[in-house]
Amino acid sequence: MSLIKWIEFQILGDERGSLVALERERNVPFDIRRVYYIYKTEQGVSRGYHAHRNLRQVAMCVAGSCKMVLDDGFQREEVVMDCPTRGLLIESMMWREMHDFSEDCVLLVLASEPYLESDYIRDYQKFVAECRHEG
Ligand code: T46
Repeated sequence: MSLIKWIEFQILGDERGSLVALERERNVPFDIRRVYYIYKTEQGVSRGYHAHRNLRQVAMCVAGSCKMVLDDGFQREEVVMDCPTRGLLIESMMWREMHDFSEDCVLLVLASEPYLESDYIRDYQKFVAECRHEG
């Protein structure tokens, strides 16, 4: 089963341009408790390299592009994020890495929980062990 779960957003466009609305129940499968965005990432820099024990997120590139790697401890998949009208659902216990940010990339993320450092797993071997219930 693929790790890549896209949520397609309806475009509420008219002659003035496009608009996307993100709303609990309608197109976001959790209560949104936090929103953050990543922008002006230096060229050649990669981010992420962690998983979350509890957090669920929907991520979308509202400008530019980047690559997202997802890994559930058993398989690894990579996708290009370059479309403001679809979000990537990132479930808990999913290792993520972000690479190849374009200069103009703005990665917007909706999160199900407030920021909590203790929810992060930053060691890949520890993450794999927890996935396989060895930790
Ligand atoms: C994720 C990917 C897609 C906060 O204080 N509050 C926040 O809500 C966040 C997200 C970060 N921070 C602080 C913690 C660090 O000192 O901002 C700094 C950079 O965060 P981090 O190194 O975790 O950033 P990324 O780009 O590696 O990862 C972030 C999210 O943390 C993570 O949940 O899934 O983006």
